[in-house]
Amino acid sequence: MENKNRNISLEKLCEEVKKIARSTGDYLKREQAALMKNDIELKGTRNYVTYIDKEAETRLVEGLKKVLPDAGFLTEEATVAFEEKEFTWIIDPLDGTTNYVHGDSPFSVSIALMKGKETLLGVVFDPVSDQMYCATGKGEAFLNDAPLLVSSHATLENAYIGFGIPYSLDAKGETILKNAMKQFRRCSFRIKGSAALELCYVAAGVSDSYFHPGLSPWDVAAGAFILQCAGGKCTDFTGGGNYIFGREMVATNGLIHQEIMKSIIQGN
Ligand code: 2AM
Ligand code: CA
Repeated sequence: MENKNRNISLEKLCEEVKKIARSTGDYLKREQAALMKNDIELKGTRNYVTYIDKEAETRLVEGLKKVLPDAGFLTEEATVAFEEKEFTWIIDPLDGTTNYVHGDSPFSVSIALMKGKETLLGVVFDPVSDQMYCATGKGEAFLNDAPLLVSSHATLENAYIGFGIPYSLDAKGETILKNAMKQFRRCSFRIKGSAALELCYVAAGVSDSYFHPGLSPWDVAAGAFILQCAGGKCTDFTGGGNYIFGREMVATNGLIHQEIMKSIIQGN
């Protein structure tokens, strides 16, 4: 990759991004222990945000500015204003906030780099289990140093499926959850609470699928890229490609995508 200030390979950039994700994740882990109920503000009914979110985001932005000075930012906490640039970091400093404020896990730091509409790299770090997921394209994604591969489970029967309930559930989202409920006897469902990580679990072949209405770009940009690099598939609820900005995410190992779409998302 080239920019005004330096020539840098994506692999080298990714190593720098991993260091920044690790130090921010370790900060989150330390602060979780010290987090007291009084530190929590309420944003909507279930959406907690803390000073820790903002501090973590500030640390990420400062670190990422140093490695790629010309890039813009799209961030959950909006500590930096969005500016249209050639390269954009899409970051969530703390994905899994509800788990975090309850002293639970998992939670993660999620960082993606986009050039226009193309994702160039994705890093998702879980500081509690010390899992660093990353991809820089070329059909390769990694958990720590091990290559990732999606599962080979091809049917809904006995599938292991993650999903999430958005803070504000609309009618379409509710229909999808009701459709899923009809499949409870055929497969196993889990809610783990960090969209970024749940996409990585599909990439790692742990889950066969993940779906979630109402997600924002910073929840999914890095995880979706990691999943695709591991051989998986992401679409929006119509089967199209608007899953980063469209607030609709269906992610699978590829093999059960059609069945998930038919039985759960479109509900026929
Ligand atoms: P958060 O922890 O950063 O808030 C839980 O279902 C997962 O979905 C988490 O990754 C959570 O992100 C995200 N999430 C849930 N509802 C959301 C919404 N309405 N907008 C954005 N992210 C949401
Ligand atoms: Ca999030």
